[in-house]
Amino acid sequence: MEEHSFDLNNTKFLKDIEYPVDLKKLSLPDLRELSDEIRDFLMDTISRIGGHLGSSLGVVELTLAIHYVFNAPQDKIIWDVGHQGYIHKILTGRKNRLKTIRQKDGISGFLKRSESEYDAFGAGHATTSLSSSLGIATARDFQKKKFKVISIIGDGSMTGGMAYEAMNNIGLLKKDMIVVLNDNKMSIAPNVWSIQNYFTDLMLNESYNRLRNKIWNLTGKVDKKNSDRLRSLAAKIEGGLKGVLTPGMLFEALGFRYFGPINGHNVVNLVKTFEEIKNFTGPLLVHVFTEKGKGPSYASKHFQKLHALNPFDKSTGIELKKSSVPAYTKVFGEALVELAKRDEKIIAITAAMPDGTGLNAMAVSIPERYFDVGIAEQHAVTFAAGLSTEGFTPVVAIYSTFLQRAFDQMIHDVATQKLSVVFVLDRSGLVGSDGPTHHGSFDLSYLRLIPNMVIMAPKDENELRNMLYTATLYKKGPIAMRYPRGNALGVDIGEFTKLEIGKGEVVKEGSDIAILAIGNMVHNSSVAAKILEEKGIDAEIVNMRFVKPLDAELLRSVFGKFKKILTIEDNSILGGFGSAVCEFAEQYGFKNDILIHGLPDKFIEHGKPEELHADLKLDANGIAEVAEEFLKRKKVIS
Ligand SMILES: Cc1ncc(C[n+]2csc(CCOP(=O)(O)OP(=O)(O)O)c2C)c(N)n1
Repeated sequence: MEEHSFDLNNTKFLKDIEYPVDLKKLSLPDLRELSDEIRDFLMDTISRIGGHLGSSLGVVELTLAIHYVFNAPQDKIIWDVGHQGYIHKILTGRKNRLKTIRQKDGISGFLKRSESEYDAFGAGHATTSLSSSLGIATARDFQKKKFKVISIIGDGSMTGGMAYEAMNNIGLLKKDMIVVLNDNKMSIAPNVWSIQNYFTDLMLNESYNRLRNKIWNLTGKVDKKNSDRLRSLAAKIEGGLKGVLTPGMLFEALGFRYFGPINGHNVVNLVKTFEEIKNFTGPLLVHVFTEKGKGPSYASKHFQKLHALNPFDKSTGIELKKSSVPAYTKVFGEALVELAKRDEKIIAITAAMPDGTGLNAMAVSIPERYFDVGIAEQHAVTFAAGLSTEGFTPVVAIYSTFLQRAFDQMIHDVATQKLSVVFVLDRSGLVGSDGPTHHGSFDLSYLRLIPNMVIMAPKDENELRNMLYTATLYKKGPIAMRYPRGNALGVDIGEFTKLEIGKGEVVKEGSDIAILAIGNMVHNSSVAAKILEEKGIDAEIVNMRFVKPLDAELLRSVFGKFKKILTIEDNSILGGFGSAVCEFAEQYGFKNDILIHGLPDKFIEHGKPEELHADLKLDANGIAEVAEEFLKRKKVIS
């Protein structure tokens, strides 16, 4: 791809494309040129603002072909995850707002029903497209409507169990729907879909390829206008040879008609294929091979094929932002390797996020005790439960938002049996530009209600290391720790020190108000204490460390010393840390004035974490303001 500054007005086709109707005015060869223009535009915009890039670069032709052939928004196009939906956004009225993507008050980085009528189903988490598409197709048939349902799912998302639950149901219900399998062999990391090996083996087999082409030529000629003779011939071929010899066997067994594999970068062929099959009935699966990050020469060498990037240099792909302070993720990954070298019972498990969780460090250093199970959070947890029954110490590292998927597994498979699984939740609290589907807003609430669960949150990276160490030694049941996205504080790292379970610490003594904080909110509260000090307010700052069990002794002393207790957390105020403190007060008859401050009971939109914290008064200034107001508040006793 050539390096030049991009101007939409200088494009031949893209400047006039606002909606899919504009696309339909173009000839098939024009679509090729438009693909190049779109790639340039996407590269130019995302290099300046950052975002999910590789997946969208890989589906330029596919998205064009789908919008060229089908008629959205009447026809429903459902993208799995939605991170590859940037081209879809460009073609559906959001081209000029692409520069605002994932930024505060800008368009979302995922698809969102409230953003556009072209976004038939919102997502952010993987493997929901087939189930939702089946729901839409079923509703269509109830209402005797006529639209098409097209879902696009990546091979990575096919490692999620819901895909198979949906396919099983689709095969039974035999609804008219088109599933496009966008196969680029990548999840965020290289994919771990075992079925993929089978495709690859077959694709490389020459005699298979010759036969497949013949079959494809025959079946490809069949459309609803063609003669019964050809149809029955194709059906025979499909039922006989094709079922045995094509990679579609798995899908055919589940009740789909399989088409492909097709080169996903030949836009003309893609259009022809969709035209040919669009009126076929029953569930159809179109298998498309694409290249993640297609375009810039450096993409193929990039370890994640440009999956998601901060602003970067367009000519090299190198991200511009560098920090000297390590991210919590990195601190965790390295600490785990250190501990795993000492303790051979430690096993690391990720659900398709080796880099995002920091477990890539384990993958490199101790690969035999590292497992990437795919986008399969539920399986990851129960797999860990099984390991624990044999005396291993599984460390399951999953983002706060994705662990929501495995709620029952945590309760039923781990906690009821008091199995020693260590849960490490990265991206707790507000994650920023990924928005409401990705914020880790609920973990303290959903973990807290599970009996036998210990819950910790470190105030800095040194405490993170000590909590991890404590967790691997605990061995009395499930234990969880949660920490935010982004850079740690840059404090000194000491020797691993075992913490006493359920013990907090007073980090600053005070006399006017107690601020009980958890995790990264300890730092913000400590800075708030300095702001308050300038206003003559002497706040005591407590690092509670444990949300469960709470430090009862410390709480008793704080309740005895202060009338006003302010709790601070970057978790929903419903059922989280503050609620735990209130329940403690209620249980032991304390009548202190308590204010819970945290995330409000609503979905928080995207924006930089610091912007969102400021909006929600969870930054130091905000906490100081809340504390000051709280001190003025009179307790109402009715
Ligand atoms: C439940 C869940 N777990 C993890 C993720 C993080 N995630 C986002 S995209 C992605 C990879 C998806 O791979 P694939 O479907 O093949 O799409 P591609 O990026 O290759 O286009 C992962 C693991 C997620 N979105 N949802």
